[in-house]
Amino acid sequence: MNGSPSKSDLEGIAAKSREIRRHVLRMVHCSGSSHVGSALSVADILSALYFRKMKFDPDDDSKPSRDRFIMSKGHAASALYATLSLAGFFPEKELDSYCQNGSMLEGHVNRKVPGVEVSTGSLGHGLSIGSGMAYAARKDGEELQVYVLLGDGECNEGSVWEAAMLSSRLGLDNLVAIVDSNKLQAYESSETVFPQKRLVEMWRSAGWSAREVNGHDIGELCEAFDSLPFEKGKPSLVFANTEKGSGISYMEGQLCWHYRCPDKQELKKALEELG
Ligand SMILES: Cc1ncc(C[n+]2csc(CCOP(=O)(O)OP(=O)(O)O)c2C)c(N)n1
Repeated sequence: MNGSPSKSDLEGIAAKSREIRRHVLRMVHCSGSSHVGSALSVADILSALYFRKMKFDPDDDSKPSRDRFIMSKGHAASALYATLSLAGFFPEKELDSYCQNGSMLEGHVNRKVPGVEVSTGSLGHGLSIGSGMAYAARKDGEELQVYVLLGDGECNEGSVWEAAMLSSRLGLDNLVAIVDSNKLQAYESSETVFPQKRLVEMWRSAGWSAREVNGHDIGELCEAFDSLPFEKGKPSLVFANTEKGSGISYMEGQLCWHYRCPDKQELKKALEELG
């Protein structure tokens, strides 16, 4: 997209984020499943990508020129499915089947869903796959971007750093990693495991060009995505400061919402907060 987003563009994208959050809450509640906090923290990142930045055709999800998106933190599947349905890949009604027997919408991201590039869920693999896609696109002369969304806890996986080093060595400036830095993992804070300030430095040491943004500020996200690649010849890192459970007051920053599922009253309160 050309030019800075207008005020009404930004409002439109923010409205999509709210729709994603509403869907996520209902899907997780109705299926009695988990990872609601992990899905809510990426809603704004997904809407800035899908409703502003990425080029794709929901009627043909294998067009060679499409941008690629990989949800490497595959347990945030509900947010990706909600986004894909809002982007027109399949009817929103289908979201009602999330995590039900026989549904294509499984609890971890599944390739059989229209618009999904790669099945994920075992953390630490998305960036390697994305590097391969970016390398192949360059060889094929395709002008496309590959976006990989990772969790901050996921960055504890050694395989992430192997892929980070290789892609900088290959000068893959069509590759973008986005770290959803929501400060919490499954059982503890990310800071307890590794000092988070050093994470951005590590990406830079590995040869990436990095920027920090507020991952819930649509304007900042769009500005960063519109400036890609940050440096010619280097892969780009968007380090998005987010909050787990973002958008719902009683979930924000609360570790329990990694696994807990909102009951009927909690769902009602959450939907009221979203308006
Ligand atoms: C290889 C692997 N190990 C462990 C898990 C179990 N697991 C699922 S989510 C999660 C925490 C991930 O934390 P983070 O990347 O910070 O994502 P968040 O849920 O905070 O968004 C873990 C350990 C997994 N899915 N894959």
